[in-house]
Amino acid sequence: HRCRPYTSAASASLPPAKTGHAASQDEKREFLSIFPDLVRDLTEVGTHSDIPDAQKWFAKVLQYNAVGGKMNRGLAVSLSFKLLATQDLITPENIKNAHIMGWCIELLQSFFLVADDIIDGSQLRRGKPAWYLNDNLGPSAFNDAILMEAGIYKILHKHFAHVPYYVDMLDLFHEMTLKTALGQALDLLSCPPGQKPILKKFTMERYNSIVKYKTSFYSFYLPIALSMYMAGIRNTDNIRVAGITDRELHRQARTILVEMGQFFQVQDDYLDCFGDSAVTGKIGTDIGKGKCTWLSVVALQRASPSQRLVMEEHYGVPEEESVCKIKGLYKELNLPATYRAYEESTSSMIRTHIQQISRGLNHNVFFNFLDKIHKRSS
Ligand code: GPP
Ligand code: MG
Ligand code: MG
Ligand code: MG
Repeated sequence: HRCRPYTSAASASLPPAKTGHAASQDEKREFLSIFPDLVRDLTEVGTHSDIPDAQKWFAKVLQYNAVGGKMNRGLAVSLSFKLLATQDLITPENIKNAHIMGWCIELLQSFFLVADDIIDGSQLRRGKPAWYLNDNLGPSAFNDAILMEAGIYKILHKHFAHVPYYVDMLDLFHEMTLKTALGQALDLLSCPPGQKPILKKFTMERYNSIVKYKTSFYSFYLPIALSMYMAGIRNTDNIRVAGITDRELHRQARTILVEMGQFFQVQDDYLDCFGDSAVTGKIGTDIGKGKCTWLSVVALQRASPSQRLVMEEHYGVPEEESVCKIKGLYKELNLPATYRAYEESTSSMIRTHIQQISRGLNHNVFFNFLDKIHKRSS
């Protein structure tokens, strides 16, 4: 049987595509209300009850690290599920399952962020001290990152072991983790520790590869792909087949979502330098660490020979004076205005690409996500 998606234009008897919206306060509250249950799943008496100290610690790690973010990734699963699924599948139980999957993405994100803050030497995360700095944890925070990653699979097993897409879902989490870590490796290879950053490697092409891998897959493709696995489609005999697993539909979604993720990371890089810490909840480290960022790549494209010398001398030097010199150079090169123009043109280009998706998927799945990040300041 060839499966056709619920939103297919060919199915005249079906209602028109649903319109999307950003998560409402109610949806956020509902999403948050599930978190204590998941902490209980991971730490309840009965599992590892012979090591209560470790269980208490795990609960503390989860509480500090998994909540307090914008939850865009986690909320995207249910928002997108509601747009893709047939009406009969949109039950309180399935919405709750979408939220549980969403929390698994939030756990993946928390695992990455705890590790990333150790690696990047960041001070602040979501307006609080980075976990490794909290209570002077230092390198032992690394174990807590591993705990959160392992928690994902415990939750997925408990809630989804019986569903037909369980193996696809596990594969997806593993694949996204691998891709993210490869992206992180590429990010780190541009600025080897103890050396000056390798500025000749700072091309837009390399930058795009870094951010495609380190950010786009897990932040944008993962939530939508999960909602597709959950959503109902009917085959030509109008019999429901669980999940949209059509490879072509996934490929189309991935193409758009990777573009969106690249856009999102350009914003992240801009905010690292020019954002307000009170709003982002982070303190930038990219210049001092010599990261291959959108700002540094564009600066090098535009720099005169003498401006390039400033980059050679000061980029990747953590001292305040050098960081200020680089920020000054970025302003001299008009990067804030270039960024604003980039933001406008990229978001309208992505909009066009969404409209060009011909088959199947409700475009509002993508518009929703795009609206959430356009012009963001945090
Ligand atoms: C964003 O980089 C990328 C990640 C958070 C993925 C980390 C992946 C690991 C395998 C550890 P960033 O350093 O710019 O993020 P931020 O600005 O939030 O620190
Ligand atoms: Mg970082
Ligand atoms: Mg990083
Ligand atoms: Mg950053």
